[in-house]
Amino acid sequence: MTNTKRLILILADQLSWQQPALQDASPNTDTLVFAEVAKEATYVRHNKHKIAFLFTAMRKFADQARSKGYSVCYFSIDQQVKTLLEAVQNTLSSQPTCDAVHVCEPGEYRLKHEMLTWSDKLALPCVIHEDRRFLCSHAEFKAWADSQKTLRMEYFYRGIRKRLGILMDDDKPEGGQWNYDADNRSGWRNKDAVPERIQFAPDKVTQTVIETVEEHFSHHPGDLSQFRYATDSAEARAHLEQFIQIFLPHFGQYQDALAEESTTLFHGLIGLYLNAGLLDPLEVCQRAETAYRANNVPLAAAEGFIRQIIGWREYVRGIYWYYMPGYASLNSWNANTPIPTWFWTANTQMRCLHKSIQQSLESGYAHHIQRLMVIGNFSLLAGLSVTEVCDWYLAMYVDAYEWVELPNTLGMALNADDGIMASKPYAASGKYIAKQGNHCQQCFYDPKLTTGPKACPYNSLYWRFIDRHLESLSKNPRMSLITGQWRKRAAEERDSITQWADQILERIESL
Ligand code: FAD
Ligand code: DLZ
Ligand code: SF4
Repeated sequence: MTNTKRLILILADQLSWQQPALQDASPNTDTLVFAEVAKEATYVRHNKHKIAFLFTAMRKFADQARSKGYSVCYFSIDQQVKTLLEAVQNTLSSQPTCDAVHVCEPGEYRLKHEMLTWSDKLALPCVIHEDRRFLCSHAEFKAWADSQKTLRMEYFYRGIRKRLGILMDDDKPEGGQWNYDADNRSGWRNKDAVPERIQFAPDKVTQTVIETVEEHFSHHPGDLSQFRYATDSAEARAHLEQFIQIFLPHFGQYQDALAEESTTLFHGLIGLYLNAGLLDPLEVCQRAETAYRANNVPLAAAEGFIRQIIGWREYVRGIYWYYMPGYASLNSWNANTPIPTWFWTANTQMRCLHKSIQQSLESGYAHHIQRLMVIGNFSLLAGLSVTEVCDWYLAMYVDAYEWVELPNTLGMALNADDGIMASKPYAASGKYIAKQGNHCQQCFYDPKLTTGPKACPYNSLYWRFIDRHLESLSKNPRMSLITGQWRKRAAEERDSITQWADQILERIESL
């Protein structure tokens, strides 16, 4: 504990008592500042669910701080403070005895670099603490990345799992394998009912925020009549507990499924809580491991789930900070087509895209395969503008912050990062989407056709993508089978497919 009087700024996604700027904080000396500010809420057109979730969770965390005896300065959006810096300046002018500003580092390069100028602007030390809510530090990731030829997630994951001792049997992976994906990933064939989720009906605080968000952000996407997210850590833990008991046993099996009947299937719906600080990643993984060791969850499901958190989540964060700021402007395939307006309305006859975009707009959620293989895959095949697509994802999802959104969108889905993240593009035709679920049965288009008015647009766009990038894709051993197949086709057949795809792109607005 220190004797200095500190001003501690807590961002909307840092709502954890374990976060580093609060580690040696004291109600006797320190003031906590929270700010709902226009700049953060509007730099993209964030989904109303995301804003309502963050503002409500912030207000409730500030209440917890007050009940712990902290002096709290809370700026609500009605007070019209425009930036986080302005909030800090306003607080300092009313608390001139503060001798330092402390903050946990933000998850966005833009904001971190702004904060690096604050000491000068405030004429006061501004201490930015490394965010220890993650399991891999910047230094550990850098040491790993510097030692590798290619940065494959699987090897990163094994190292983290060993260090943390999760699902380990001495120094061997539990069950003898590191990865059980071969047992996972069934398509959806309507055989299992998806249980109801625990829902959190809006209380008074949430209701007030919902009204405020409707007033200030009416032009943003989102249907707040559906708002049922947890907004404090107790609720988030109740949500997690239900997931571990009821949904996790089927998580692996349906991880890659696409269903007409369910927007969430057996996924965790925990990204928003992990990223905002309401759940701790290590605790979540330990809880999943305990359920496995109690024989309540198959190993393949527990391992698959834990890999997402200690593997993918930490890995994409590492990639982001290792390669920023250059990463954001990569565009390997030179993709610049403006995104169609139906990305903001869901008004398309392509059933898989209609369903995935509609639920994203309405609730701020889509599961991984919808994000990657439906919306992302279409964006890749159609050559949609990388920056426009990334901004769309950043705006759309309740769990979206640039540290996690950018590598997933630009790197994994759009393959625009010169192969840093993926050894081959996640490009697929309509056949994949048909195999994974039942959208095609309700679609205007036919996944078995490649050209003609009823042909699934993914099919010709897939071959057009292969054709346009044939030379560079042929150099990739993992793509050689497909590029070889394309080369073997008759020239007239190739022409008719690529010409059809060109026509599709010309009328992309009306697909
Ligand atoms: P589950 O399927 O239940 O997985 C459990 C947890 O594992 C997730 O909550 C998340 O914390 C972690 N996880 C799983 N996959 C990834 C991944 N690829 N990267 C990082 N963490 C992962 N995730 C975000 O948190 N924010 C984003 O803005 C985001 N944007 C994405 C954009 C694209 C194009 C793609 C393909 C993926 C994106 N992801 C993002 C990753 C993943 O899709 C979401 O984490 C997941 O869908 C969240 O839902 P869930 O909690 O039900 O996840
Ligand atoms: C995303 C977001 C939104 C919508 N609003 C605020 C806000 O009003 N105040 C705040 O402190 N943070 C907000 N955020 C999150 C930040 O924009 C930023 O994305 C994260 O802090 C990066 O980790
Ligand atoms: Fe999607 Fe094509 Fe299937 Fe329609 S036919 S649902 S567009 S994959």
